[in-house]
Order: sequence, then C-alpha cells, then structure tokens
Amino acid sequence: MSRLVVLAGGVGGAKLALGCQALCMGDDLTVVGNVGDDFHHCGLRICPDLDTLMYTLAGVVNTETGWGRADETWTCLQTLADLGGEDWFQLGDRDLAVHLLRTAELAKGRTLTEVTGSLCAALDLPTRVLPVTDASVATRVISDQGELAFQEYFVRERAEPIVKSIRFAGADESALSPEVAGLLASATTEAILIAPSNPWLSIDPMLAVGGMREALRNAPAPVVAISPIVNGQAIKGPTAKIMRELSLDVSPLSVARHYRDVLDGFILDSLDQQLAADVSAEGLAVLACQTIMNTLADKKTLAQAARAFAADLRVHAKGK
Ligand code: FO1
Repeated sequence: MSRLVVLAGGVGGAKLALGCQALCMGDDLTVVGNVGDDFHHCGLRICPDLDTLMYTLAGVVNTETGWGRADETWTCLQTLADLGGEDWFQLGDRDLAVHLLRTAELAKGRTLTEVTGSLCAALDLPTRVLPVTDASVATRVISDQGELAFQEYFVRERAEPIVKSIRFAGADESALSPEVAGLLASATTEAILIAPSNPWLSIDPMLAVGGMREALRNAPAPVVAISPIVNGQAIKGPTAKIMRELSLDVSPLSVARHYRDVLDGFILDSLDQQLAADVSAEGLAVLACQTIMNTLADKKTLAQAARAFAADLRVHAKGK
C-alpha cells in the first residue's frame, strides 16, 4: 500500500521526495523515477535519475553535486582516462559498483523494477523507488548541433546546444510497469505529486510512456504539480533556457498549461502569487506557498503543504 506517489526526475525531484520521506512512515511513499536519461556507457547500464533518488533517500548522495555518491573516489575513472577511454561522464568507484551490479542483474533477465527494488533494499531505503517503465524510453534532443542522446546534450555538451525539439525513443512501444499502473489506479493512493523537476526533460519522458496520461486522468487520487519556475527563473538547471528556446514564457503559467490535461491542482511559489488567477482560469485549483527547498525543513514543509492541498482537492474533487 502506498498513500503518496511522487513522479520525479533527478536532483530537483529528489529534494521533494526527501521531504515526503521525512513526512511519511513505512511504505506510505512511492517515488516513480524517470528513465529517459538512462544510457549504456562503457558497457554499463546507467540510470542517473533512479540512482539520484535512491542515493538521496538513503542519505548517501554527494550533497555538493546532488548526484553520485558521498565519500567517492575516482581511481577507475582516472585509470580509464589514462588508457584513452571516455571520461566525460564521471563515474565514481562506489557509484560504479551499482552500475556493475545493475548491468549484471539485467543481463540475467530481471526487470529494472526488480533490480531497483533489490538496490533500494540493500541501501535500507524506507521508501519504494520504481522506474516508470521496464521498457527503454530514451530522451533525444534535437538541437542546432543535430540530434543528441540526453547525456551527450546534458553532460558532454553542458546543455549548451539550442534545443529545437525533444523526442522519446521507444515511448510508443512502452507501457507503465504493472506496479506503477496499479499505484496510479489504486483507491488507497491519496495524492499523486509531480515534483518540480524539468517538465520537458524529466517529466515529459514519464508522460510519454504508454498509458501514463490516461492513468493520471483516470486516477482516483488528485494529481498536483509543483512549479519548477519561480519568479521568472528555474530553481536549477537548464529549464528556463529550454523554455526560451522553445519560444515559451518562463513562467509557472506555461508549466501549468503544459501539464493541464493530467492535473487537478497546481502549486506555485508565493513570489508568483499574482499568477494564481491565470492558473485558476485554466481550470486548475491553485496553491501559492514557499516552494524553494534549501533545508530539510523546507522540503518537509512543502511536502506537507502539497499533501494537505491534495487532501482538500480529494474532498472537493469534481468527478474523482
Ligand atoms: N552530471 C554531470 O553534470 N556530470 C557528470 O559527469 C555526471 C555523472 C553522473 C554519474 C552518475 C549519475 O547517477 C549521475 C551523473 N550526473 C552527472 C547527473 C546526471 O547526468 C543528470 O543530473 C541527470 O541525468 C539529469 O537529471
């Protein structure tokens, strides 16, 4: 049973997930992670968003970068570079152990859901982390430098190429994992939160998975998104840059409109309170509160506000 479900990308999504974990007990929380950033590198299957969620919730993340592990060493990467191998994607020694194990277990025929479950158990996670799908759905960025795989765009090219469009290879043939489909359809799920992750790079690949949009629209629980845009800026990463390149206003209103067909409610920052009426005019319930999460207390407070907002929507929901 899981009463709170969070759809999350990597670093930004992990902050809300951590706040929810501080709020929830036992198996009350499930975090559903993006797999659009996953790729094969040096023969290994790397799942950056799932690992960021897992490491953050286990308290072993590198808090300076927000990804990778704390107390990391880099002997393998340095040796790889000395041998003329690719070193643009930084894989630390501890982190590599996860990629080695995951790759070996997947090769035995286990699903990504099963392997992620085993890794979470080994890290003593109180929270369930699920990949949105067991299929491969790869984010591809069509840019002024041609079509790039996600990590080529994001890490190797430092998100500098100008984005023209984004596609999700494999999405048409993909399906939600049975675990995720079951949670979204469950009457015991009280709220589905869309974390303030990058809507275009981190949440859209999840929405592109076969059955996801319908599952959110038909979910008995209210679906609430939190804006990653505050006061005309992205909290983190290239969201604002991408919005400008896609000719969108860098505003929470653009984000609310982008998600509108799957949402019941939208949370924007108190600094954007003046936009609440415009969001409401889109047919969405609106809450304005502090969404910037610097401390664990901030994360927990936002998680609490989002859960209470969703509970209110559940009572007053139209047709839910
Ligand atoms: N992000 C970087 O900016 N540079 C890296 O070298 C890098 C390595 C890396 C290794 C493992 C991992 O789980 C994540 C890693 N990330 C790195 C983060 C990752 O590429 C992005 O933050 C996400 O894919 C976007 O959500």
